[in-house]
Amino acid sequence: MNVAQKLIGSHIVSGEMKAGEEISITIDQTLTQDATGTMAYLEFEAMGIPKVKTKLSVSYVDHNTLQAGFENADDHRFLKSIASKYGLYFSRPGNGICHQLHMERFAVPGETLLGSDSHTPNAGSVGMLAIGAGGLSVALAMAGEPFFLVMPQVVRINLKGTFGPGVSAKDVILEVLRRLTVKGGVGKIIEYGGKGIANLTVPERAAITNMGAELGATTSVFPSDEQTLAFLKAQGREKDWMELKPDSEDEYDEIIEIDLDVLEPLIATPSSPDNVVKVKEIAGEPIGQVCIGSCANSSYMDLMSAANILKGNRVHPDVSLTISPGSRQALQMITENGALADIIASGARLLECTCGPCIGMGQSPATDTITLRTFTRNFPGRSGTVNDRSYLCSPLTAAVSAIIGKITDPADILKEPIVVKLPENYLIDDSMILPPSDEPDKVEIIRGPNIKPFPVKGPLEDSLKAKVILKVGDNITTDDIMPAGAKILPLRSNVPAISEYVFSKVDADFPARAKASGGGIVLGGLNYGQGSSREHAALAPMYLGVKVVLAKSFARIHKDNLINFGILPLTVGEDIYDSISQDAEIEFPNLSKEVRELSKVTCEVARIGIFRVEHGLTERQKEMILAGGLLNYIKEK
Ligand code: MIC
Ligand code: SF4
Repeated sequence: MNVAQKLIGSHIVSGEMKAGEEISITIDQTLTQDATGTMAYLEFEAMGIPKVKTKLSVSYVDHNTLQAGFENADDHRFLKSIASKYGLYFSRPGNGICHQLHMERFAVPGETLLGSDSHTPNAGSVGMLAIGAGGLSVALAMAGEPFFLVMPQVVRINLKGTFGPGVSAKDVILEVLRRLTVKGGVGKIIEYGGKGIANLTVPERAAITNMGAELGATTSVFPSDEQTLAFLKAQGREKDWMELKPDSEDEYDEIIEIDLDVLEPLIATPSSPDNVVKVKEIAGEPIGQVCIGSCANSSYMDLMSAANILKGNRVHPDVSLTISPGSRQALQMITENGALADIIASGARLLECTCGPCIGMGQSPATDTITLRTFTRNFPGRSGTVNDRSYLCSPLTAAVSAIIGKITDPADILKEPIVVKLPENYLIDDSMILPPSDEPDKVEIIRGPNIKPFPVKGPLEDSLKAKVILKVGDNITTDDIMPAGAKILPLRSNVPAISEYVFSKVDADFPARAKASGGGIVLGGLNYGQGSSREHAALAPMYLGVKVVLAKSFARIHKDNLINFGILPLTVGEDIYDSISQDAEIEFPNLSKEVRELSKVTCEVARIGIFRVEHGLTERQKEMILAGGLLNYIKEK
């Protein structure tokens, strides 16, 4: 078996390990972050379970840390009290980004992790099966229920050779994105192997598995080997190590080769992580901002690489350089070894150990300015600036360019590779991770006025007549459906308020139109709902009355979220997509009966014709849709 099959095989509860079949697996660990966590814990509370049933569950605060009003601070207090009462560890704001912290302190080879954040596969760096999901799915896992997924194909990426000067792990994942695109990983696990992985440390591996999310992959994983042992040992967690390697090198659905010897520095141009070109092709473009950080590139080693380049140099006068360390551990270590002094002396601006600008929480770039980011996503407007020009690159490209003031190929500047050794001992201080209370009965849950109960839908209608209230193209992201940023993120625990922003960047009238027409249908293209795990991209449309989403294809997590909240996802072919225009009236005359009894649903499109659309739901998903969502389904059971 390969590593992915071993991980699934040791956790499988139901189904067969055949690609395309529905399976379920036990979940050992869960993680949440604050922006998805408040809703996930409200959902968990509704299940009436006194204590989480996982081996370990951690609640992180890293997204909503700008406190420009009471909302975020209230959420933090709520999350702290919930964690204490229900048996979770709570990572305080300022301690770091959930994925970086989880890799450092908790990820265990051979175990499973479900996280309410799409970049949870970061922990695949240590040979863990780490999957991103909606908050409700994570709440269910905390309640001890298995997680359902479609058994993915397993793709092996064989790495060979070593990095040349200016090339680093970020360029590997950018190369994979260039080849496979943002849809290329759907229904797949990406497993890395080959001689080239021997020199890759765990934090470098994490930069790669983390951004497997951008491929739409179910997850990405590395074997657990000597590098994994060295990392866990340096984190004082040697006892967590186990070896996990594939039995053979060719038991995969597909094998892709990447030669690190010839890999060049790469960059994703606006506004998609797969618009990848060689840095040298666009070198010379003037830039206004450089941001180093995010769960992809904020480890101690990333910060040290940037510091090595910045040392003795000055940030270009036209550039604002920000650094957001991924964890307090990394920040403390660069403080103690003097690298932070080099960073500050260069003129860089030090931000908190949080997601920060990656999710538009501050540092929106100036109009018409190129911003170079070591982040994960450059979807349109995600930085908070309309028509932004956001590029994704490695810390090496970012640091070199920040000094020169132009997009610069680091291979032209760095004559030798920058070698940052894995520390023998990381600085360990878990004092900002609070353990759960010994007296949970005495813990009071504190809810601020922004924390509203989550809405619930009724059962699926017997028949439905509704208008297509929005038609959109391919690769619509959850940032398009439910934008984030400093203004909207604080409303994550208040669905009525946040629903006013659904599709606000695509079509500002959408919420009003949805309410006026008593809900409706959204028509999407390929890979609808790519990107984040935010269930608000389903929950808020559901609150506005959206009943059905027709799309050419769906991203995995978003499709699950739609079903979790009782919105029917229907996959339509090119011809049906083309023939239906915005405002078309569609009738589903036998909706609930057909979902219950047949594999196809009848759609009568006024003045166009009658179509029979395959719903593709499993028995379990059918019951969820019929009940009006996962919570109703659980109650019925
Ligand atoms: C993201 O990178 O888009 C986020 C913000 O981390 C999301 C989660 C969220 O929307 O809260 C993700 O990746 O799932
Ligand atoms: Fe945070 Fe950005 Fe990572 Fe999402 S991608 S978890 S916003 S750092």
